Amino acid sequence: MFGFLKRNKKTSASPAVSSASEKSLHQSITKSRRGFTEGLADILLGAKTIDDDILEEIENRLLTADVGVDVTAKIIADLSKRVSRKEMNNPQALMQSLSEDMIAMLKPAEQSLQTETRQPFVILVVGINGAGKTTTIGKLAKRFQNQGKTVMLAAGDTFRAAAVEQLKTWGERNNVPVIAQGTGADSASVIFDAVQSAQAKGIDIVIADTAGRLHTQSNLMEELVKIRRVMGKLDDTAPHEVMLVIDAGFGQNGLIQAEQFHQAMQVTGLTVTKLDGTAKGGILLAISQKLGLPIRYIGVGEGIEDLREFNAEEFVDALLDHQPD
Ligand SMILES: Nc1nc2c(ncn2[C@@H]2O[C@H](COP(=O)(O)OP(=O)(O)OP(=O)(O)O)[C@@H](O)[C@H]2O)c(=O)[nH]1
Ligand SMILES: [Mg+2]
Repeated sequence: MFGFLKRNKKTSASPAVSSASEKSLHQSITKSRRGFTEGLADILLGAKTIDDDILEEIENRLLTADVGVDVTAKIIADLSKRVSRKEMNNPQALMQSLSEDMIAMLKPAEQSLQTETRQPFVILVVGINGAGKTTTIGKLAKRFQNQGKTVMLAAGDTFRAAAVEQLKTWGERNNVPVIAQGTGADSASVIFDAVQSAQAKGIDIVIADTAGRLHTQSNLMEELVKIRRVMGKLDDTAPHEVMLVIDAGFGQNGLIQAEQFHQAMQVTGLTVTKLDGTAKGGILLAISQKLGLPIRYIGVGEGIEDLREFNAEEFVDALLDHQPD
């Protein structure tokens, strides 16, 4: 799976990746490769015609990759229909159809984040504990900087002293201003300060971190609603992006989280992290079919460059890639 990370494909809008990080990417993928297509190529190569066994094999693999029951059923129904209509008669054509179906499902989620519409453009990053919010913020800040934009961070995770420090240290190292108050400060007030300061200084993008919270913790979900309300006093169109960060390893559970966060905060875009370390990349299909939300970025490692704009073709290519490492 995710063999595409080694190849520099056509659509990548990301800045050039250094060879060192390319190598570590490669290594992490090799380690975690338990892919969708492992063994599938052998089955297909050995087969002359398409039979129920092959369709069943594909069905199992889709389910294992966390595509989910409903979306899997939809794909298998379409493939079966095409087989019975004799629109395809060999396994290669079947793989081609599978790929087309998956791309068609994911295509609507391919909507890149446009930050030029406002100044400052405010991104509020939300998600459950450990999903990868703070890491993604670091990666995003770097990406925007590389594009010549000015960035300011807001240390809105005021729960843990370590969280504020994590962001501050990162900001200092990368020359990105970080607005922070002490531990226990009001998150909404920290983020308000940041937006105000960014307005005064003409900063292009503010990225606000928040504490991880479970979608079931209604008081903490309320805090997010408050953050929105408070920054609205400075700019009633802010936040311009409510970015939900989901760990791909959460599988179908991530879907439930997303629904709850969406209900409370009207999520406008997703970043799905840790796609390098899981065999559950199929969750993206479930997400795009069930939620209809844009998938802005995918996280493919812990390094600063390990963030990619989501691209449907590239992703499906990787999922169906049966080349050895
Ligand atoms: N392999 C891999 N690890 C990642 C990725 N993104 C984040 N991580 C790791 O996941 C762990 C949690 O990341 P954080 O960014 O601290 O997560 P968070 O959502 O800010 O967590 P809280 O602040 O505790 O809610 C860290 O060890 C990160 O290095 C990714 O795309 N791939
Ligand atoms: Mg964090």
